Amino acid sequence: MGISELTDGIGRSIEGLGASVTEALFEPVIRLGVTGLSRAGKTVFITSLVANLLDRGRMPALSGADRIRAAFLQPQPDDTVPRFDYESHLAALTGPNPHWPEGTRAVSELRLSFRVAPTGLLGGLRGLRTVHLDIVDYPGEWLLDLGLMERDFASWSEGVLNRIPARPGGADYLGLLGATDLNARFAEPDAKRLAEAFTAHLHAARAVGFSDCSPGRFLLPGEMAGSPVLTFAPIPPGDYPRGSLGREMARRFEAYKREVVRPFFRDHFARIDRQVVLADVLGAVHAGPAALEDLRQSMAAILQAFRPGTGGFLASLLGARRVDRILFAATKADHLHHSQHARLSALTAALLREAKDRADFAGAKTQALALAALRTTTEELIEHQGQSLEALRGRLADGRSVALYPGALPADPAQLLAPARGGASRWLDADYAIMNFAPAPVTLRPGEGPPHIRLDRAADFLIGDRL
Ligand SMILES: Nc1nc2c(ncn2[C@@H]2O[C@H](COP(=O)(O)OP(=O)(O)O)[C@@H](O)[C@H]2O)c(=O)[nH]1
Ligand SMILES: [Mg+2]
Repeated sequence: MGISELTDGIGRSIEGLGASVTEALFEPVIRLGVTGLSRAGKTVFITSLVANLLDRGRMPALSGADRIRAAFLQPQPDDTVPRFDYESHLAALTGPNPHWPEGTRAVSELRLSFRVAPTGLLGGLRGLRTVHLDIVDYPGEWLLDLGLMERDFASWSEGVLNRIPARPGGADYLGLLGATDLNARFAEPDAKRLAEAFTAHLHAARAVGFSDCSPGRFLLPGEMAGSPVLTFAPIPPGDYPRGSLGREMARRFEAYKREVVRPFFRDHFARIDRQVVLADVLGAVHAGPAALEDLRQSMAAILQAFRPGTGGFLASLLGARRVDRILFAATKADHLHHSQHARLSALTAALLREAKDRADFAGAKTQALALAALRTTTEELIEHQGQSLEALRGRLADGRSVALYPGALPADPAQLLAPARGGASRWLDADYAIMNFAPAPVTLRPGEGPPHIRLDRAADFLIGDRL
């Protein structure tokens, strides 16, 4: 009996023990978290990553890709988490009449499994290993709720009520609040009216670029839309009688922390090994200094979750467990000529510098890069007033093909970050253009995934060492 038959026999006899046992014994699992604010590009990133891991012809920079003998999708291990709808998203991006997929609004998951040839001298004797990659897609907005865990209802309410008068929809909410008797006996329609006005304010504030718009589920309720844990709102501090509207608001705030925030961190966040945080940095630059500064602040808030310190709620949940690699990726780099990509990476790194310097994420390895999960453009030179400009050509949603010169990012990121932080209302000597290109029609050759920019580098940083 040869050694490979022997190991085969062992493998078979173990199968009867059930997946969880074999897995724990032999099959390493990498849990990759993918997050970022809404529209950062999570869905497109995961779809293209999976397609390019299944067919690795465009993944030269992924070390270990040559050892992958097979890659396949499998049922995910968590029965209660929605599956990431890979097939529909891929069909949207690469089918006839390609278009962007619908945004997802909740957590979802997908398991991709690899059969990998071993390395090293004894490699030939050991047969193939199985490595599972569990990809977990969740809204960055939910990470912002971490800040609620350390607060009680009165202090949260106070903070919110102080800042909303200056924000869109704030006055409407305050008006309604003033007209509501919080001491009155609790009735659901009153709570609902307040929660709806408060949620409308959060959406309006978000739309003009404010980032500290928690509770996160009010913006992205997922399957909890309309439930009592999402039907509360901030009110002035006071000693409200039992059974009153005011008292019930406080109770629901605590329920939100207990039933929504805590389970998310416990069941999803705490189990992540590797994390990619996506950000639409170019979109923010295009929208102007206030949007870039807001992105900086919200990224800093999101990243709090990755340096939990020694005390507090998250530290106690995580124990010794930590995310050991974090990739910050500026998405949609196909909006820039490749000669500008290094500058976009530098800007992304600078944007995250402050958050990173403070604790360096408890020893996690970090990297910043610019990528496009799905490349929608080709590069070309256009002549403009005797100059030749490095432009991009792409397809608009109506099928028209257009060339665009996006503008040049400065070599020194401070030229953008400093005015943004200083409250400038517009960029002084530059204009940045962006266009909503549609995915380009592609004919995928056998063995190749969709076209991308540096997705292979991202994958290499995130999982290359584990293959
Ligand atoms: N040009 C380009 N646009 C992208 C890319 N990824 C995402 N987008 C754009 O960003 C939008 C939001 O992406 P999506 O993945 O749905 O974001 P999510 O909300 O984070 O899941 C898409 O509809 C596209 O318009 C990319 O690689 N290239
Ligand atoms: Mg999505």
